[in-house]
Amino acid sequence: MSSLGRRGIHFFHKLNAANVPTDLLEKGQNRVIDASLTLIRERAKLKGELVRALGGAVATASLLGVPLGHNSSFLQGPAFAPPRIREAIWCGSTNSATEEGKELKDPRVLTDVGDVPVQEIRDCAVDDDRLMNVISDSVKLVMEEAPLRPLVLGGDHSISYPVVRAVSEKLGGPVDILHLDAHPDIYHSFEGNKYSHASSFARIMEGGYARRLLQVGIRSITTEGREQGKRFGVEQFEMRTFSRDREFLENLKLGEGVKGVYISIDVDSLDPAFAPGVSHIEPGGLSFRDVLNILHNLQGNVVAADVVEFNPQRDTVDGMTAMVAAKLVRELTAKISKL
Ligand SMILES: [Mn+2]
Repeated sequence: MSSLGRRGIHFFHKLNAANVPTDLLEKGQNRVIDASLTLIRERAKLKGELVRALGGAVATASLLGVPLGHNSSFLQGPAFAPPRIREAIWCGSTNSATEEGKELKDPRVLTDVGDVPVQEIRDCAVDDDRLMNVISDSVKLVMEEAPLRPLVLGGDHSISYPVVRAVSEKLGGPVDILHLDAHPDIYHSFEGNKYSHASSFARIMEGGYARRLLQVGIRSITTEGREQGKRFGVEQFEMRTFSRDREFLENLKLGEGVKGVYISIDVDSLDPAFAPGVSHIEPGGLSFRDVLNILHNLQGNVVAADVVEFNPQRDTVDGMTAMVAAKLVRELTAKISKL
């Protein structure tokens, strides 16, 4: 089961593709990737035109789903998260205003360009080097359409690498990253996979895409995780000292002198009492209000963000964690958008 897990949901399709002549396969892959990027490009263009025509928006959060789960070391359920998060964002059980009063139904506040068709691309036996490039290119297509800014729905945490890479390359320099997670995700590689969801921040730091990386909520960290943190100058805030660090973390000022702030929220940064629907249940985490206090009080120009690792296959029957992930997206929207 574990080796099948590493190969991904479409393992059997990939085996079939191995019997297809190489040139035929490559031409088909190129066409599918072109079509995927065309879909994102045209949707981003349309949404950008709409927001600009309405006028008055300086920054608009734009959802971009990346339903990718095969770089998880344990379960692949995060591949199914984006539609569940969207459903919960617009659930009739709550209104469409953020806590500080921004109206999500205003397309100048929040828009949506849909999902990168990850499973369809993988179904054509496209490898991860290329898939990661498609994800980066998709993020750049959103950023082409000012004032849209990417708010990415994962997916497992491996997606943060191609997303941050795209944001930094497009803006022309490093960002500061606020990373909420039970884990530092900074292994050089995990089980031989350099794109593992446990290695995304090693790739980000190697690439020079971040000046500062602040990791908050950490409570499952190995010796390698601490050594890699030191090697890359990461500021790791562990849960065991959260009561001491709270005041600092609730008064952050980031992004000055660089291209802005990127926020990456792994849903497992929250205590499983608040968010049981994750692959890696790790007791002793942040409360939902802890996270909101950190977000609401953060000073800085948030240029992009992601919410990752929500696993619908581990959620409660009433979709509690979907609502948690959706509220994180709603409050990140408030942080990103400026009218
Ligand atoms: Mn995690």
